Amino acid sequence: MATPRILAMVMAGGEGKRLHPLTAERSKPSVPFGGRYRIVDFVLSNMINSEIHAIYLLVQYKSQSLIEHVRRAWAVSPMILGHFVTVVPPQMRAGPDWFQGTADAVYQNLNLIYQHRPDLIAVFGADHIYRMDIRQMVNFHLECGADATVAALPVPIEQSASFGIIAAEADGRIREFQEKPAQATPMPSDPKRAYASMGNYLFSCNVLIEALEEAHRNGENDFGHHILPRLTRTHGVYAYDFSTNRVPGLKPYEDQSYWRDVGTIDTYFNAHQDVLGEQPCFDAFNLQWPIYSSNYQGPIAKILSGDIENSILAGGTVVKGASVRNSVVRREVILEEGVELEDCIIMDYVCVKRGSKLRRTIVDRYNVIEPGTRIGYDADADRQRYVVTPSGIVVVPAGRRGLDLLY
Ligand code: ADQ
Repeated sequence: MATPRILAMVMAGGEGKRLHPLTAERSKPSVPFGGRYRIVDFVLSNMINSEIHAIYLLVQYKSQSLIEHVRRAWAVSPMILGHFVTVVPPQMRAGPDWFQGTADAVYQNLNLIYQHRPDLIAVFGADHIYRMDIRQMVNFHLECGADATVAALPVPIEQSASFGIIAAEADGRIREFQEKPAQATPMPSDPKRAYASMGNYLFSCNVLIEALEEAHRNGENDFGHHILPRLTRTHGVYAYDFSTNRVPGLKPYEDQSYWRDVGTIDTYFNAHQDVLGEQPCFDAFNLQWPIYSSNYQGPIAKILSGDIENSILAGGTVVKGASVRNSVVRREVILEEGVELEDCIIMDYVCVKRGSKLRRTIVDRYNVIEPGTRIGYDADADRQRYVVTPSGIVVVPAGRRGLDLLY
């Protein structure tokens, strides 16, 4: 088969309840990650690096921040026909309801599929931190003669209730797909692990159209709960083993199959630790497989004085005599004299005033931390004012102060 024409539908409408309060004002794909990214940048970069250029981004929940980010960061080649990243909000095409689930989101946009008539449709989630050469999954799909292909990887069996779990033959053909089972069947090769769906699917065009129409007739609306279990019984659905995927430019010390569902504050926090260190398991610096994001036009970071160790400082940030360890500090952050940060994530437009000490703390945007504040040292006190996770990570929710108050 000649190179197939691929249309991508990226599912970016997730509410991200378990990431609250970071998702109080924005959807999960729009949550900032690392020094300069949003979570959505990872799937979109994987698409562009894999030469998939026709991308619809299906949004729903609190989408303003995501729409603004896509407008700034993802205005790709407006002059090349078929190269686009276009945000698609619910438009009530199939009735008075907004998207009732992931499958319904695509069903409500079948007109876009008819308009493009691609060979394959890539339905991908927007909630994960990873690198993936999607062309390798496409080749697998074509070689198997699959009707649908699900990207998959082993997860600890006790996490099965968070994932779609797959039982597959040796050649990858899926025997059974169960969405978030209470009790999962372990992998034959490893009783401690289950084979989990990554929420990334390839469909042959007509198979997807028929499956969505049938699901709609049956009042079903979700890929994991409805489309995949049914297709597995009637069609050739294959699991693509993500551990075989290799993007160019990976360093020997990186986790070659790095993939994180940053669905909770704890997993989100831990994934930030994965990008720090001299030999991080996920190295953002890879010129052969870049992760794209918006370009910040302000100045680079300025350190007047301070003690910085194993940290990322983004553009426009000013350090005036602070100590920063194992932390990610995003853009336009001011760290004043005597401030101490240890294992922190400080988002954009934050001022941490004189003498404040923060440990294992995430500070969301638009905050001023008053002089001498201590966060992360007394969980009971922190619980009165902030969100504290069971493992003790403190989150200071986004503030409502204007930028002018920072300076
Ligand atoms: P979950 O992530 O729990 O499981 P879901 O909440 O449906 O499933 O989110 C899937 C993707 O769709 C996310 O990227 C989310 O942002 C987006 N999304 C959710 N609702 C949407 C809507 N109404 N409109 C548009 N986009 C929406 C899924 C699969 C599992 C798999 C895990 C892997 O169902 O089988 O194991 O992903 O993380």
